[in-house]
Amino acid sequence: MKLGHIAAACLSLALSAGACAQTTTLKIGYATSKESHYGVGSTVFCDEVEKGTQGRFKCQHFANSALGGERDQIEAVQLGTQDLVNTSTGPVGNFVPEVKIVDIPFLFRDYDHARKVMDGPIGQDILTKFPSKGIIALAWTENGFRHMTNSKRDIVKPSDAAGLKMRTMENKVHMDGYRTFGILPTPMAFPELFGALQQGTVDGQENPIPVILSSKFSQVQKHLSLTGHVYSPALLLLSPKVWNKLSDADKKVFVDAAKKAALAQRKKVNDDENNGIAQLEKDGMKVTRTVDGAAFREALKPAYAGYAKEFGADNIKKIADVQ
Ligand code: EAX
Repeated sequence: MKLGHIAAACLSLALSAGACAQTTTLKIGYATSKESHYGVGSTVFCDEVEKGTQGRFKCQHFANSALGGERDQIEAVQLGTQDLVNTSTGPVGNFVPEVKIVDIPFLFRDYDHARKVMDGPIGQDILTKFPSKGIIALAWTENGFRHMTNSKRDIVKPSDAAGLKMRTMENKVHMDGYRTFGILPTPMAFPELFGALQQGTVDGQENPIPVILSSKFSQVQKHLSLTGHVYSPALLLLSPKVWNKLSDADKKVFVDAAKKAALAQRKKVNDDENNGIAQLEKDGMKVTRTVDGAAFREALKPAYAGYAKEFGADNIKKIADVQ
């Protein structure tokens, strides 16, 4: 074969090889804005994956619940019609029951405790329960400690919350706990929440500061009480349809990217916790900073009997005792 023919053959091979490394676009969805904690974590994940795969994978963001509520998006990831969702654990217990234990109210002392549990053996073991349910859990990200807002009154102790119709996530562990506060829990997908608050279909809701901020709940809620009654973990979930086609090297890129995303998301949560309350006050919310946490914990006791029965008192204690 003449030299010229060899060169031509190599060129066409090189071109075809280049064409083989086409870009795959990953659809990633989350409940709040691209500037929110979910958007920040998702952006770091996507940037790291694009870098680590030399551009073979890029993301298309669907912020602000554009692909539906978290439950819908988790189902879509399971079906493979959506590639990724960065979601609170709210509805996840309906798919992977082992997650439910981390939704117990007043289980975590503070962010340091929660992050140690999620990144330690207990949290990492829970991630291993996802593949058998058709979901790949890349990492624990973070939603934050949840606080109560409502349109009626300040909440200092459970009797102040009693009788309020509060939207909750579709999460039985939360609903069982909130009933002991005298709240009337109304489960509802997140995309419906702002409208329900605006129309007064519900009196209030509970969410972390980052969500209250990015969702502009100050426009439809007057009272914010820093109850911190539940730590709301979050997860970066991937469709097995994507995962099963990845090389081992790319799998490592995805997992490492998810870990970096979690750190960025947690930093954004910290920032929002530090600056967001003053902002919400500026936006017109009346903030109750001192809440009778002991009274809420006392009220919760009957629900704890049910949690101990469902999850095992020893398993709950193992989490509570992590230092
Ligand atoms: O994950 O549904 C909720 O209240 C969640 O906290 C929100 O969708 C962010």
